[in-house]
Amino acid sequence: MPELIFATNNLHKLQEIQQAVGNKINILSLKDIGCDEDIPETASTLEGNASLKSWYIYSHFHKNCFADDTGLEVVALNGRPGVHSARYAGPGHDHEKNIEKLLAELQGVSNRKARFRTVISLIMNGNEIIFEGIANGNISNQKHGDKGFGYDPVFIPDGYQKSFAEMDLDEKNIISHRGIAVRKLLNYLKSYDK
Ligand code: ITT
Repeated sequence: MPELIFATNNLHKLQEIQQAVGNKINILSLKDIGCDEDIPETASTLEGNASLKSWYIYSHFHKNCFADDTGLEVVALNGRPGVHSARYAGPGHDHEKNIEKLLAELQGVSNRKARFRTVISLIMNGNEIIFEGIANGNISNQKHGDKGFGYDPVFIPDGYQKSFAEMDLDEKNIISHRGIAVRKLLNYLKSYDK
């Protein structure tokens, strides 16, 4: 079973990805490798930040690894908060405040279309490969559900009448940005093995 470090400090992401890969890859967390760095995310794109995080780990630990950067891109806000999704309402990664700010900005706005976009940067033996996953949907007028994390309570994926926060991990992974990007990564690893 291949072993990969997942460069994240977000335990929800770690849980989602562990669930998605099952026993196909042995995922090591930053904690598992004794890294408690808050890796800087100073790039202006999701691709750039995913890349910064994975190269940081590869250059310090010399082990195959990947990182995910995710943004919520809202059509009526011209793609914001996008790469700034974590600090949308100010420093501190405060989910509640981020959601409050989003709902306030969209008050009275009828176009609620949005998408989550995940970019994964995988580094295998010093080579980088990028994978992308997109989930399209709409921003609801209020929060629904208490599962998931981040913006999940206000994101209703296309084709559903419920938010990501009303879904179990398995159900979210089938249609989510991260689930889609991880399946691309798994497919790549399958062909890499041959
Ligand atoms: P890292 O350590 O992996 O960087 P992070 O929490 O900083 O973790 P991101 O920068 O990728 O992660 O996330 C940007 C924001 O988008 C942040 O507020 C997350 O809570 C939110 N987010 C990411 N994935 C999400 C998902 O699947 N559902 C809802 N919100 C999500």
